[in-house]
Amino acid sequence: MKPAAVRKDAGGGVGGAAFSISCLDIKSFIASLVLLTLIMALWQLHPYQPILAITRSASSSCPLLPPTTTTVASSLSTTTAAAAVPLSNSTAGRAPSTTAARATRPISPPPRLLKDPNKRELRPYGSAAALFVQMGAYRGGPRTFAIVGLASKPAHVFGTPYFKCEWLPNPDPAAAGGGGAPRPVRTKAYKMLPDWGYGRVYSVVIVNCTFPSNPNAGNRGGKLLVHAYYSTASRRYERFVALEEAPGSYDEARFRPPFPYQYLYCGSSLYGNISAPRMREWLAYHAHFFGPSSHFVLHDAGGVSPEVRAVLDPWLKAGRVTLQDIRAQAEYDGYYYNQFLVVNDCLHRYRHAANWTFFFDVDEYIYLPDGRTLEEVLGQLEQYTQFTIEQNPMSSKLCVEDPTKDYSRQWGFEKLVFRNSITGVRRDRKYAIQARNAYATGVHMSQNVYGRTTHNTESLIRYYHYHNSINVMEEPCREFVPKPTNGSTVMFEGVPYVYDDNMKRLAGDIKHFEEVTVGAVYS
Ligand SMILES: *[C@@H]1O[C@H](CO)[C@@H](O)[C@H](O)[C@H]1NC(C)=O
Ligand SMILES: *[C@@H]1O[C@H](CO)[C@@H](O)[C@H](O)[C@H]1NC(C)=O
Ligand SMILES: *[C@@H]1O[C@H](CO)[C@@H](O)[C@H](O)[C@H]1NC(C)=O
Ligand SMILES: *[C@@H]1O[C@H](CO)[C@@H](O)[C@H](O)[C@H]1NC(C)=O
Ligand SMILES: CC(=O)N[C@H]1CO[C@H](CO)[C@@H](O)[C@@H]1O
Repeated sequence: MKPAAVRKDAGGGVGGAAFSISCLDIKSFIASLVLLTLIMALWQLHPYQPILAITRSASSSCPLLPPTTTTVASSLSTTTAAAAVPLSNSTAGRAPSTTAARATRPISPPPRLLKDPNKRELRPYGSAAALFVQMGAYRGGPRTFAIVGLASKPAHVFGTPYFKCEWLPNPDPAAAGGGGAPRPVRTKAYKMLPDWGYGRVYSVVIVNCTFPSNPNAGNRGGKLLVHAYYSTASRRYERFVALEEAPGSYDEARFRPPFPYQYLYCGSSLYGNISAPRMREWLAYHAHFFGPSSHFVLHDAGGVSPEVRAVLDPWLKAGRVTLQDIRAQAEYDGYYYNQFLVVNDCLHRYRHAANWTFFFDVDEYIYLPDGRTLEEVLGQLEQYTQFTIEQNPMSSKLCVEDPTKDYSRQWGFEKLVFRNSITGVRRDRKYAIQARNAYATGVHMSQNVYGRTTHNTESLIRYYHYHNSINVMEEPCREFVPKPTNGSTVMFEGVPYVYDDNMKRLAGDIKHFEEVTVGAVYS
């Protein structure tokens, strides 16, 4: 399902698969036939092709334009599939007009295919990693856009791929018969590689296109085209439509507060075996913690089984949760189910959806010490674009020995009450961000923000981490020790643990909240 669906989307709707096969045949045919002339022609071509070429190839049997509207932003499409084919074909088709325009230059004779036995030929078949794989493209403000995707990591480690952007306005109906097609606006783009060092075959690339002014100020609509260059050493590039704005759809008010939500949660890829009870508890806890003006964006990379789905359903129906199907990511080998890609897509997709966007995992629980409220805490942190959150590492299997207790009926954070008491070591942090000031993001923090970052938050906000408990399908209580008295420690697997029931004491309230919010659906 996955590969076929991806290719089909890229090929452009009905009959896409059939077209892409015949296009590829033509491509390899032409490529091997006129390889040398093609290279010469490419060398001479100006990076920006006449805009006519786009409309022309759009009407050909290999459409350049992928299906429009929101599907453009939400599907993973490979530029080599969507754009490379028409480009190589139309390059051959356009070559005569380019040479005609330069009639004064002597045209070199077509290179003969010499039968030199020592002249070796290198023949490529297929491609190992795409130049760019688009996941989403979003408007980030009146004159700025972000395109979120993957790119061949070696291409960026050993080469210098770069990007340019172009806004192609829709034709002005009032000017019909008048001055011809509206002029495109072009701008340089810059790229960010937020998972530098973590990528695998693919690395995450965020392309930032910022125009001198709003390219769609008249709200006539148009298209954002990206030119993706292979390297600074050649002029080879792929061109694709990253985003389309329908006439009248631009709304500047979207970029100013108040935003739809106070708090947004961007989850990373859910994969493998996910425990439905733990998912249920996590969601109830955080829906309560963040309050009614919050929203949760979850990403299903194969982890949302029917049982997990049943747990999410009431929250999906209540409009508190959005579930994105990102199973198509499996085609592209990136770091850990492409979690860097997913968090960046979420950042830009919801850049102006909330005042604060939180990034942490579903085995982690945000906690405010000393009975503080979230509003109070964030009021103190408002001057920062970003703050990181310190972890309270918890045992995911140690429980209190108590023969009178039936642990199977307790919630995970109700019975996992042992906190690793080693302090002063560096542990992973999680973070929250005022997303409108961020350009790209990571898993533990963002390094591409405008404004200040603080790590000095231990006394304000922390998170309880029940490492990997989300992937444990059986009963989490697997080891038992007597309840320690008076703050003494328990040694377990060489680690000293203290009894910490801060979370346990919230369980009653959370269960009550769940019942009144989504009904007693789970009992
Ligand atoms: C977010 O912050 C702005 C500015 O500080 C404030 O006016 C607004 O009420 C806050 N909440 C939302 C939901 O936008
Ligand atoms: C999920 O759990 C089943 C049974 O416990 C196991 O056979 C399977 O390998 C697990 N799958 C993953 C992806 O961990
Ligand atoms: C792109 O970068 C500029 C600063 O270089 C920034 O102002 C703008 O917000 C960024 N756009 C997006 C969508 O991240
Ligand atoms: C715990 O401490 C209290 C007072 O600090 C003391 O009365 C009690 O005996 C201690 N309990 C144990 C088991 O040490
Ligand atoms: C599939 C496709 O668009 N093929 C075209 C490639 O260019 C040649 C020469 O201009 C056309 O004849 C083909 O129709």
